Amino acid sequence: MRFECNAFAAKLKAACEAKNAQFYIVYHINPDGDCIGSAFGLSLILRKLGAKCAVIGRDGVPAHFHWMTDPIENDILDENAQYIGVDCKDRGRTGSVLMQQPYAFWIDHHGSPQEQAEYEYVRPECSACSELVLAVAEALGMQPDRQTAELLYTALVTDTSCFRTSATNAQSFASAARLAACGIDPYAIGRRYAMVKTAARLRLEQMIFAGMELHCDGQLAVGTILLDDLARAGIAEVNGPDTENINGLLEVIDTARVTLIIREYPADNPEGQTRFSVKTTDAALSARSVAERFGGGGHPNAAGGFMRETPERTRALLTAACKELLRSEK
Ligand SMILES: [Mn+2]
Repeated sequence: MRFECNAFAAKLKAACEAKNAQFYIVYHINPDGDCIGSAFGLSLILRKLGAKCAVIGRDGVPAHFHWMTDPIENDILDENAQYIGVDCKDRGRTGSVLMQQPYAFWIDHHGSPQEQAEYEYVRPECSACSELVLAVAEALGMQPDRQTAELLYTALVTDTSCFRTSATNAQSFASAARLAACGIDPYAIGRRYAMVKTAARLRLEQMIFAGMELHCDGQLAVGTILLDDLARAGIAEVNGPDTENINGLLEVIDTARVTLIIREYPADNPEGQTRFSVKTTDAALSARSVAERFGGGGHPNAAGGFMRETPERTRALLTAACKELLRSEK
C-alpha cells in the first residue's frame, strides 16, 4: 500500500524499534549508482534506529563504488529478517531468487501501478531514489552524517548525469543542497562520476560514434556496442564503470530527439543477450512506450529492456519502433 513520506517513515521507524529488527535491503539487477547509494545509505540510517541490516542484490557492487560501500559491513541476519526493495520498478527488477521474497517496505521513484510491498513510498517525480531515502531520514528528524550523505549524493549525481537528465527538477537541486550541507565534497563526487573518463571508455565512445546511424533527418541516432567492441577497447565488464551512463552518449548530437543504444550481452545473460536503451529529449516522445512494446520499461524519457535476439535484429526492431514514434507525433 502507498504511503506519504511521514506515514511511511513512521512505519519504518516502528519496524526498526521492534525487538530483533533486521532488514535485507535489496537493490536492482545491473546495479547503478542510485540503487547502490540509496540502499547502503538507507542501511546506515536504519542502523541508527536500532535495526540490523544487510544490503544485497543479485549482482555485486560495481568496482567504482567500492570506496563508499567497502567500509560498510553487512550484519548477519536470520530467518526473521524483513525485505526492503530500493530503486526497483517492480519485484522483477530484484532478480530471480529475490523476487520471490515477501517485501515489507518499498522505496522507489519509477512507480509501477502494481503493489509491491506492504508499505510503499513511491514518488515518480523524484529524479533519484536517494531523494526519497533522504526525505525519510528527515521525516524522522535525522540529518545524514557525512558518510550517508556521500552515498545519497553520489546516487543523485549518477542518476541525473550530474543534474542534466530530463528528470532533473527543482527538488533535485533542493535535495542536493541539503546533502551538500552534510560535509561532503560535491566537486570530488561530480568529478569522479561526471567528468573523468578512462582511456578504455574513450576508445569505446570513438567506436560507437564511428558506427553510429542517423535516421529521420538526424532526429534518431542509433549506436551499437558489441562484446567484441568492449574487448577491443580493453573493457572487461559488460556493465561496469567504463559503460556507466553510456546510454546517454548520443544525446550530444544536436539534431537527435530520440537516441537508441543497443548493447550485446553474454549469451548466458539470464535477461537476454541484448539490452536496449531509448532516450528522448522532449515530453511529446515517450521512450517508455517504445520500451514497453518489447517487454521493457523505465521513465517517460529514458527507458529500456532486454531482448532474446541478436544485436542486429534488436537494432532493426528498435530502430523501426523509434522511427514510428517520431512519425506518430505528427
Ligand atoms: Mn534510480
